[in-house]
Amino acid sequence: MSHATGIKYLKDGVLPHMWCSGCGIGVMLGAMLRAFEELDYRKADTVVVTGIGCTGKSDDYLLTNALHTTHGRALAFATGIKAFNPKLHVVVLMGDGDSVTIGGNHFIHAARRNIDLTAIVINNFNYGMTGGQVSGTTPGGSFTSTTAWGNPERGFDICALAEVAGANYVARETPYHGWELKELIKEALNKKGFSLVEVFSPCPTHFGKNNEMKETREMLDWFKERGLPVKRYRKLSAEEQKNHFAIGKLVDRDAPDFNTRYEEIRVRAMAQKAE
Ligand SMILES: Cc1ncc(C[n+]2csc(CCOP(=O)(O)OP(=O)(O)O)c2C)c(N)n1
Ligand code: SF4
Repeated sequence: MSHATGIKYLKDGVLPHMWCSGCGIGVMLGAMLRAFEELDYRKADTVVVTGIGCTGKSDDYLLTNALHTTHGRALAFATGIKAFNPKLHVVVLMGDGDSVTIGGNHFIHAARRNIDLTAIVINNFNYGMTGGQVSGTTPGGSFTSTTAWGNPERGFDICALAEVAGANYVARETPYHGWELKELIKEALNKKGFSLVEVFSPCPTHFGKNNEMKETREMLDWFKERGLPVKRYRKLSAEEQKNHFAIGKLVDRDAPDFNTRYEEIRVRAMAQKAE
């Protein structure tokens, strides 16, 4: 049984944090910091890169190296860091807007490149920080501040996108399952290549309020009832799957990561040059 709290990675005097009560971002951050502690990560070897948004504020609280970047571009900065210094643990925290709406192209190519990063995406189905606007993951028909009569578009499945783009590791959890979330984050951090942990997360202030789930409890119930362990989910008919989503580890494979392939090519090129 672990007693990790992750508190040693938090700056002094920064609590209480800025997130609304009932927001899932703090649960994700706590799970990530406990995972760091259990893996014995040193602050100096760890870089947390964030984009812009409520999720993007996470780096404000951390004593690890931290880089607050621009909206949609966190993965591009993180790619540069990892390509330059493969020894660093590089973790990228983004919202659904950051990662797959404005940042969709960077997301696809980071996964395709299979660069050894861990991306943790808070998917609260809307743009939290700017007032609950529609995002690329807002489910079809859902209400947001910019789709007051229902969203005419379909939402992205971020995990499916990461899988087809080439990520080595893909998992999904919710703050309702905090222990499992920490375990999945640990597994993702240990995995070489591009890892994604998507966290379906309550934004009671906007998405919940706009979709008759004003209380955090109602959003958590929604996750609890609809989230099924992946083996159970895959046994459902296509019709039944529409009312559920899979949680747990969805993809785990061992394609060579970017830095390994780059190093092989570099060594071969140097050898040819020396001939
Ligand atoms: C290039 C650019 N476009 C738009 C914005 C305004 N903006 C700031 S945060 C944000 C949305 C954040 O939503 P998301 O990434 O889902 O994160 P959340 O706040 O929900 O955690 C937007 C549109 C910006 N800062 N930069
Ligand atoms: S607006 Fe939503 S995402 Fe942002 S802190 Fe509040 S609950 Fe969390």
